[in-house]
Amino acid sequence: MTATIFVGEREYFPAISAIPYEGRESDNPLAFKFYDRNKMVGGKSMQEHLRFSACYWHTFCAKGSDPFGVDTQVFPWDSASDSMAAARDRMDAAFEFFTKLGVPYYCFHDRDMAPEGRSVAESEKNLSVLVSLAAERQQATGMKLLWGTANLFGHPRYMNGGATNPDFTVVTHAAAQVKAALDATVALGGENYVFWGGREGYGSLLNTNTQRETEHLARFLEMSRDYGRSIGFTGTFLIEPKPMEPTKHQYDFDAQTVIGFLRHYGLAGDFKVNVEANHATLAGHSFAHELQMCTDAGLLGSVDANRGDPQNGWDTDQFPTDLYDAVQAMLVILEDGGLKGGGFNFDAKVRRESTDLEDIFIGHIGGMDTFARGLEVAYRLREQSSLGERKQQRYSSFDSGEGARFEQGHLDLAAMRDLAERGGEPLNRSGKQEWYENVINQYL
Ligand code: XLS
Ligand code: CA
Ligand code: CA
Repeated sequence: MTATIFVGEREYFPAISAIPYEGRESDNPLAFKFYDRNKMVGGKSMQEHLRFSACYWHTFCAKGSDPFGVDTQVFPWDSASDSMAAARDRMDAAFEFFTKLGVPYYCFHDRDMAPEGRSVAESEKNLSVLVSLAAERQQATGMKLLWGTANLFGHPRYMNGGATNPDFTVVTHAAAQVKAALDATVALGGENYVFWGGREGYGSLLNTNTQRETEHLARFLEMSRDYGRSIGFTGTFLIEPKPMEPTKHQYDFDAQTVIGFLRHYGLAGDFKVNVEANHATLAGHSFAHELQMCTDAGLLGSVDANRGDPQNGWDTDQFPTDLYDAVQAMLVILEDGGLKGGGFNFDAKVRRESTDLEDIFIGHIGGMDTFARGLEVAYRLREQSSLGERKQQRYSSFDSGEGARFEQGHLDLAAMRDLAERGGEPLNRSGKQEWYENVINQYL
């Protein structure tokens, strides 16, 4: 990787050049200790395995405010008073950041990239101006778009939902936004398109017809799919589950709910799931659980990499630092043959109290190192430990004989009863959970 790369008129991070790999002995906070992009892990480079992406919204649009306090972070790309000029500056800063960090991909919402206009047409115009600039920046830097999406939750018109709003006029506005965001995604060669239904849910059943809203959501997704395909989008549509927040209940509650929904409405051929780690824990699951449910269904699309805080249930969107979690996630993904088209997108933000400009680099570096280590450990576990074999062995009674005939559907309930009678009381076989857990620690 060559040194300083910036393609706009101004350099926003002059004190920081391309982040190097320096190895675990380095004490340079602005260097990778484990992520060595060209290092081969089982026939693929780390970069190819992990397909890292940074997001536009947390890093370039949010500035540390929370429900109790105003912004704490002051960014040099935020000084222009004209909103289109500010959007251009933000884009220059974003591409400088992506390139210096060395992530191959980025993601955006329409409204992160360009401000909302006073009409549908003006909003479309604003977005297309910024999309042209993004296309130039992608060309100049080699950056690629992992996914685009439309923000159907920020504007007051979406307070009762976007695609599931009880007012049809609002649904038409949601459609207009998705149409423009799909145009933008295709123009930028986006590999995926995401639907996260932040307000597609309800606050009270008393005022909500959930059956009608769910049908509307399915119809909305079908139209979006049809439009996307008609303009040449060949990538994958993704639904990102989240159980709640901002609504009390969100329809895309968790991976299994989304998988059931996609199959019910015949959408599973075009749509897959974007699993976010913090949404998994918010749903009372683990990150690995959600990944596993998706790979079991053949529907893992992409990953939003972050974490919550074990002391509370919020969507804190912190940078991932937990190695044990990363190893378990990578075990599931490697078992599935690796990511196929998705990536690891850092949908994560530095803390409100992290106010130095370099903190956004440090957060991403830590997240990338965490998954690089997770990848290496999971790879070694699969190659060198007997973890996989023992799990397979646990099911060996289904590999031949009557167990295999059961799996093939050749036995009925009465035949099973006769086998129970003949087989006598089964011996208890230990699940060995502690052994499995200790093996992971041994390889960390
Ligand atoms: C919010 C979601 C959101 C999606 C994209 O909780 O994570 O940022 O990833 O709309
Ligand atoms: Ca997300
Ligand atoms: Ca989140």
